[in-house]
Amino acid sequence: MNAILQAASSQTQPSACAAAVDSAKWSVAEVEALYDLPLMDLMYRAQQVHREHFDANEIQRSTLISVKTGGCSEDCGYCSQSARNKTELEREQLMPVADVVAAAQAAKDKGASRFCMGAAWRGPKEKDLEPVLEMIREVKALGLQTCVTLGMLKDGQAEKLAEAGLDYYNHNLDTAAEFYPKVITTHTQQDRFDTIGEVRKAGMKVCSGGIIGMGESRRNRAALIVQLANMTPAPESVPINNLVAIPGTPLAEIRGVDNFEFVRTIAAARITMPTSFVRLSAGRDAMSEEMQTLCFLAGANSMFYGDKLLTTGNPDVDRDEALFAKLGLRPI
Ligand code: SAM
Ligand code: DTB
Ligand code: SF4
Repeated sequence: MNAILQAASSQTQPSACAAAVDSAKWSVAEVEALYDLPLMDLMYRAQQVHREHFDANEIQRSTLISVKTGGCSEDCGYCSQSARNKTELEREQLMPVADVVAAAQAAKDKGASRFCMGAAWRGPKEKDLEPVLEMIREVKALGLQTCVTLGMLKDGQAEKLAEAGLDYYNHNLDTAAEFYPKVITTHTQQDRFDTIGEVRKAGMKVCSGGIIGMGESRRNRAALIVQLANMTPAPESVPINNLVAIPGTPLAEIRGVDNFEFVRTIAAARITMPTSFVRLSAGRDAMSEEMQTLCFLAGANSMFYGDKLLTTGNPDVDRDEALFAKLGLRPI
């Protein structure tokens, strides 16, 4: 079966605009076999693939900002911003465009190459889209790559974003199809594929990855990697988030995965998506320098750079700069 249009699982019917999937690229058994390799062999293989396609001493840096915080209608079990989760987060209105542009300039001055603007929406309402389009135009004019993550897109919205100059749309699959309903019930993983299809149709690059450590099995992790890798083309950017367990969310008490299991997931993403940027994403603040370095050795070549993610912390820029200097890592 080659480059066919199909849904997340081969049992479900494809919807008109779903992302293209080639299920012949990788099977879950093949990716599970990668996970099962002795760590040294897995790392060696990941590094070979990494070095065939990238300079292993370079790292891409994106800065995140939450342009609209909290009060989201969705019930994502991990998220501080769901109105259904009893977290301490204060809701905020959409930020003024000028404040977003000032933050983008500051991020550029600190060395970020991409600015990612996130909104706690199920999807943007038409009235909300116009100010976001203005943010994209103005951030782009600063000479930064632009990314937004606004939830599900309706007909025509992806085209408007592309016209405004948007480079990347972030929309994570988050977890494997079979585990998805255990974490989120207000939308389906198929809805995510549909939005990714809209993004592709409008000619933009896709940023899509997931969260590790939500109580999923290794098979679920392998299945998520397969779903990402079998997209045709694969997402250009693949954020791998380690769950940040947030008090007041259903996943607050979850134990998460062992560090080596997380490293194996990065390696599996690198091997199966050789030309994609694999981003070491949420959870980095809790990782030692040595753990982060293992992730880079496993093929991660992108990170969120800046003192905050959306609502939680990230290592501060000075600490990251010191780590880059120790490792001889250069920004892209
Ligand atoms: N509402 C939009 C959506 O869901 O696509 C955009 C914002 S949402 C916060 C973006 C992504 O952040 C989620 O898809 C998820 O992968 C990640 N995320 C949110 N909370 C997280 C947490 N506590 N730990 C790790 N990743 C998280
Ligand atoms: C992604 O995969 N991770 C980022 C970005 N895309 C939008 C968000 C991480 C959020 C972590 C929890 C928080 O700060 O609220
Ligand atoms: Fe959080 Fe996005 Fe889910 Fe809303 S849709 S609860 S912002 S992850």
